Amino acid sequence: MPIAQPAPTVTLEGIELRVLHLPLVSPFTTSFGTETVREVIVARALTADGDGWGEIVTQESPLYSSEYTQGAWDVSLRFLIPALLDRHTLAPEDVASVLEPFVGHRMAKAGLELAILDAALRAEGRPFGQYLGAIRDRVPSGVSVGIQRDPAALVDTVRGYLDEGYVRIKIKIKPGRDIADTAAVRDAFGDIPLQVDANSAYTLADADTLAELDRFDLLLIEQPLQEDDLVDHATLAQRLRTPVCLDESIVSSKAAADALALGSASVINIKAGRVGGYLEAVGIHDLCRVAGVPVWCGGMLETGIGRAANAALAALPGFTLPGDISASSRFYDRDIVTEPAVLEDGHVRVPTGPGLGIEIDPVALEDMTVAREVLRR
Ligand code: OSB
Ligand code: MG
Repeated sequence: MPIAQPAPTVTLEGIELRVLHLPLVSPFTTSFGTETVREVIVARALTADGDGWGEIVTQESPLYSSEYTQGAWDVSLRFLIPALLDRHTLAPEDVASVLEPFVGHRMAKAGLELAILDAALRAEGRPFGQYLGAIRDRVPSGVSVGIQRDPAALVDTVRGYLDEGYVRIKIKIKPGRDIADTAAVRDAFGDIPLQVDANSAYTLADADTLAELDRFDLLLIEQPLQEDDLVDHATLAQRLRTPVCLDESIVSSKAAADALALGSASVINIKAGRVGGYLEAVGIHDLCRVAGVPVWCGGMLETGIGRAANAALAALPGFTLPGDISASSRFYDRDIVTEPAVLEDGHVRVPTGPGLGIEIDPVALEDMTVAREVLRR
């Protein structure tokens, strides 16, 4: 058990789910597609001692992972929430074991666990960061930059983020939009902390192309190959000087341990949704820390709920690289929390209020809700 001081038990009376549509400030393009609206699920745990909020970070289509909005919605209402309500009184640390019989659906499980954790910690008056073991009060902020029209447009976009103060740039790449794009950013801005994310768009047959990236002194290349290609990633890592970082492949502590044992990665991106929750995420942090492997906190275009939770997670000691924890304004003109995350000197503050330390803006929440369902005992 990675958590020093467990959260109090909650008496769970119900869970509300909402599908939200948040318009993005600009389209976000990766190797797997373009989004203009962030579709996301928000979960609200209704307990005898008050509410708690969580976020299920699935996207509309199963392109990044096998999970997607309607799948998460269905499995949550049909199986996961009923199993939790059946327990009635439970410790937040027991949520994962209650949901364990249901295979997969880690993002759905993570969002429900977060809502229950938030309710328990709010009732206790303890901040989420303190609960997880945070040692920092703010975290360095990196930004994930989508594929642009051409390399010149990419340079313009990156310049804007550097001017805002982001301390690390990550650019999305795909076959045909890799070497020239990376070269353009390197040439324009010199020695900035720079990394690339392929979102599984390559195969081992592309190793020679990927090796051309070695000359740009990147911090890392993120997920060049498929989710289940652990052995191929190990082979590729041998051929590259650029450190290989895994995102999609790391779905659990077990997957992280396997990847390290195989030499598939020398850096790990931790996303709580992808691994089934913030407690599993802490477990991965802990094992990487023991192994001396740097980790950083990934993002899924979170609302103010998940963004607050990510800032708390990234404040743990093993998070030695800047995460994809940008200001809310990087994605949204309007967030669903009253005080969206802002960039201050290239950093985002770790909230200090009880639980996630955020307050929901009820009008914004209502305005962006496109579906709502409540299950009660
Ligand atoms: O691969 O890290 C990724 C967004 C959606 C799905 C996958 C990824 C991303 C990002 C955005 O890169 C990170 C962020 O939220 O800032
Ligand atoms: Mg990624």
